[in-house]
Amino acid sequence: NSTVKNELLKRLFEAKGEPVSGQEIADHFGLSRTAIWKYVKDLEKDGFEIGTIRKKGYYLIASPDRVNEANVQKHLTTKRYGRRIHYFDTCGSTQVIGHDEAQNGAPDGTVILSEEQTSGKGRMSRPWSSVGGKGIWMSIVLRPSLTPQQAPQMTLVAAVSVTRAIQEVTGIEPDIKWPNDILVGGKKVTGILTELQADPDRVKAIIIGIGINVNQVETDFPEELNPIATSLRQVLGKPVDRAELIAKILSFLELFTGLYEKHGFGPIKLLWESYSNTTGKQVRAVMLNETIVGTAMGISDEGVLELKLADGSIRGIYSADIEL
Ligand code: BT5
Repeated sequence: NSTVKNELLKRLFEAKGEPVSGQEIADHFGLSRTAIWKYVKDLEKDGFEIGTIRKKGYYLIASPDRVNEANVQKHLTTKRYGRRIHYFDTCGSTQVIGHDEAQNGAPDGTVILSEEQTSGKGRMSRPWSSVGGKGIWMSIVLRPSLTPQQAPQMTLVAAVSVTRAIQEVTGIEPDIKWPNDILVGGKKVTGILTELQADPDRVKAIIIGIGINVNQVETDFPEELNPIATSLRQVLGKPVDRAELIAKILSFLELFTGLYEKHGFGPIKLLWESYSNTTGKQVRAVMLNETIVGTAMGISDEGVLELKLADGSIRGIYSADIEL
């Protein structure tokens, strides 16, 4: 019963190392003290260190650095997002699980988190490096009231949410590179993958995959990624609480998705442009069949990147890899 376990954990946290009475929790739930003791053992299995003082109760010595439900929810301030979390030690890809969950009716804001992914993926099935215990590998099932045409902009909504959350939790000021990269000092710390389940006229679910390099050190990355990838820890010089960052992302995502549903893309566009490192720069847009060079003018109200070409014409880019 996860309610009892969560309540126990909440009280242990709130007591900040002072003892919490097992008897009181037992009374509260109408359980025996032995039952409570079993939940304590369960928490220890999850990696919590818990001490016992005779006649006084249990106290928290240390909590594990895991992105499980209890750790995330103790920071959570949202209404819907993250209220349901599926947590894995390891999996192939949280994105694949997210699709299954969505198909099976998972409610708006369902989150899938894994310590490790063995086949994490980027766009066009490119591999995404997802070592265990160091990053945020998360997929979120959303059911916003948007048309399928409005769905791609959710990548930009997510990018703004993650950027704001990184700022608040770490003080780092990242840049957004259209459409789905978040960079610090020119290196990628976050990639976003937005996928859709839709009828022609209706979004059934949007599955947003967010991969964030949080606590990796250089040797945690495959060698070929070191020139292009970095982690928040590498930038900051100290580890970051992943669970706290996840909760903050979910809170901004709930806020900004709501803004987008109510007021359209305008407010998000303003935020997005304030973080963009692309606007005004000469870029190469590499697409499947062609590569074009131009000056990035900004994004349109549809989230499309607008490039000014050498002949002065404007070209809208819907999907590409951008090289600065
Ligand atoms: C992305 O693709 O940037 C989207 C990544 C989304 C990952 C999340 S994790 C949770 C969820 N579950 C999944 O299976 N996926 C999502 P794209 O723009 O195509 O960039 C992919 C490229 O980034 C690769 O080809 C590598 O060059 C590079 N890359 C791979 N792993 C990286 C990492 N950990 N950090 C930075 N760059 C990486």
